[in-house]
Amino acid sequence: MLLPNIKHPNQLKKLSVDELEDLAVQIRQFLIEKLSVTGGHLAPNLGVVELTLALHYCFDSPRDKMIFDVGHQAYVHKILTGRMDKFDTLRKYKGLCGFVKRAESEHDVWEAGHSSTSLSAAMGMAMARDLKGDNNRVIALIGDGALTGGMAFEALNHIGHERKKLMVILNDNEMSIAPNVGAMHNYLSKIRSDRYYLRAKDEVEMLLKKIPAIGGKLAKTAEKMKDSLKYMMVPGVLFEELGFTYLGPVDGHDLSKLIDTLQQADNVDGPVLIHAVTTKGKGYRPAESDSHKWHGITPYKIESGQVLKAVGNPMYTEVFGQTLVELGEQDERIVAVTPAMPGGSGLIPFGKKFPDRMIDVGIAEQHAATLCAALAMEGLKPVFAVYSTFMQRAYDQIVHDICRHNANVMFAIDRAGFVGADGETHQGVYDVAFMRHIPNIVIMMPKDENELRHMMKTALDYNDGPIAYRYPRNNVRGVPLDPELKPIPIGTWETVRRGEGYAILAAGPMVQLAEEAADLLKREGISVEVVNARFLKPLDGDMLKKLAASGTSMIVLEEVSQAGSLGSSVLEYFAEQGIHDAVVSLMGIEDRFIEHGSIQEQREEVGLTLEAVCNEIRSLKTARTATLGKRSFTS
Ligand SMILES: Cc1ncc(C[n+]2csc(CCOP(=O)(O)OP(=O)(O)O)c2C)c(N)n1
Repeated sequence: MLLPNIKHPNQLKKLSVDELEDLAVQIRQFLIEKLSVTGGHLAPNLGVVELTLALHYCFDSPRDKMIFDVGHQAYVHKILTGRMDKFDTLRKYKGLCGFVKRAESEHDVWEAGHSSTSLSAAMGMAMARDLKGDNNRVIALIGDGALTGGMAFEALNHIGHERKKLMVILNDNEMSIAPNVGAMHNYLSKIRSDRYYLRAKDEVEMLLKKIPAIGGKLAKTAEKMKDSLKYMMVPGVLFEELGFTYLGPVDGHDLSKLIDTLQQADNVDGPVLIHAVTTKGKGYRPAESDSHKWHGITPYKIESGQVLKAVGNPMYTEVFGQTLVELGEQDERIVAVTPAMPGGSGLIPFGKKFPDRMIDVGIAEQHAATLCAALAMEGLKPVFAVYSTFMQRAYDQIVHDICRHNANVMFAIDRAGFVGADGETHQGVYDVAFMRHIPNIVIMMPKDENELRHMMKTALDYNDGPIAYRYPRNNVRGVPLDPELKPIPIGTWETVRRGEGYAILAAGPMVQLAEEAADLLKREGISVEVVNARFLKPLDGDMLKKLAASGTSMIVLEEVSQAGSLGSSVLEYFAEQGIHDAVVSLMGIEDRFIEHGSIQEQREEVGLTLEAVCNEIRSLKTARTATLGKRSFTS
């Protein structure tokens, strides 16, 4: 066995191609076994085994900078750079990160989680190298899915213009998470399949050179003809025109061809793009035959490929997806827009039922947002189904195109709150802060799945501008579903538990936690009111005023970054109203990034637990007693 002895990538350089091929088999075996227990991004990593081996064989990490787009396909890189023994802890609390992580290794030079950043990063590193007078290589590995992201196009444009020496390896497996979409995807497919395109580039150029040079008047026409011939016959001419040397398409599982191509690329003085064709899930039949499902997978049985799912209630995502179908049947103006996440966002049933009203734009959150604004302005009812974390990409479009136009866009913000194993790049904890200050928007969060359904109806019936409902990456509570969906009056909160003296204003799944805390504290003789603060914007001013007037001490409890949160807006509200004696305590997420682990572990890390909530109420009680005691003493 070669694999257990690999501690540093420079050991690969001594191996023959046959040995590298053996190593590829062992790496696949290792990944299939380890991930069957931990889960993780299996199919993307099985697809890049040879590519990663060839990179480390040909180049010298960490001196040469290897940048992995998204970073979900860097497991093989982690194995080859001394982290093999940590795979039992993959994506677990304090364990190996599922993405590239600089703190883990000097070989991890660029962190990601969100897609399409690698080319900009590579360009930055290449420019820094040249300014510093260094001569290291810079290599970006980007998938055909990630190439659909606007940032990637922006970077291609810049790189092709500056012509810095750097290498882009395009890992083309025809898949994003779902099958890839878009004109670039069609172009790549054409290169892969057209027999003319498959002709080696050298061969074509030789052929063109054989056309005799013609002098005089005819020369220009002949040159033009040569150019057109080149267009017809040279693969990747689009990239060539953008200033790259295009090499490929090359079989991304053929180690000797890959090594040759990388060495050839290394001799190019300027940007070079290697088009590697790979199979996502390569070497494990279930993953090869359904790489969509196996993109990110929970634990499974190796022999059968049966996925071991925890039994439990459905996810919020599923309730959203089913309800959208119901609403879609009633209102044909509804159009669903997804930036490359039809499965993750629960839109497959909607897409099956209404294929014409389902739009997958690729990894293009900015475009999706502006597109939604325009659809709305033409009288349709677009639902922008997006994960909280990826919506970050579309901030300007939300301000400039959706909210400023006051367009009737419905936001279905999934994965709001902690997300667990994907960790800090994916936490859905910033959207409240970056949305609630934008004029015109309404933001809701349901306490359970039944309320989510009513919120979806609320959003549909609302015609006064953008409206969002955000829901967590959790299983639903399992409450009964009302057969009839009714809109909720905008800006109204709901008292779910009566109490006196103390109140917890909670959002989303924190309502349940607040109820549990109220139950527990009741036994200690502390009476706590629980308010479902289901509108994060606008606030329920009447309720806030009443609570303040009755001298109720309040906690605002929420699973979002505290800076800019609902809690902040409650404080702002009291300040605006001139209410200066309200006692408000904030429980949200402190000002730092929270790493991977389970959602429960992440909550524990920031003190969003039953114990912490009870302690906060107890300390409010101590402070209150002390203040009251002092008052009665001085009066
Ligand atoms: C901005 C952003 N939007 C969406 C995602 C979710 N996502 C993660 S990987 C992926 C597909 C990437 O496809 P590709 O680059 O071809 O890599 P592959 O997994 O196919 O190797 C998507 C959509 C993301 N990481 N970042």
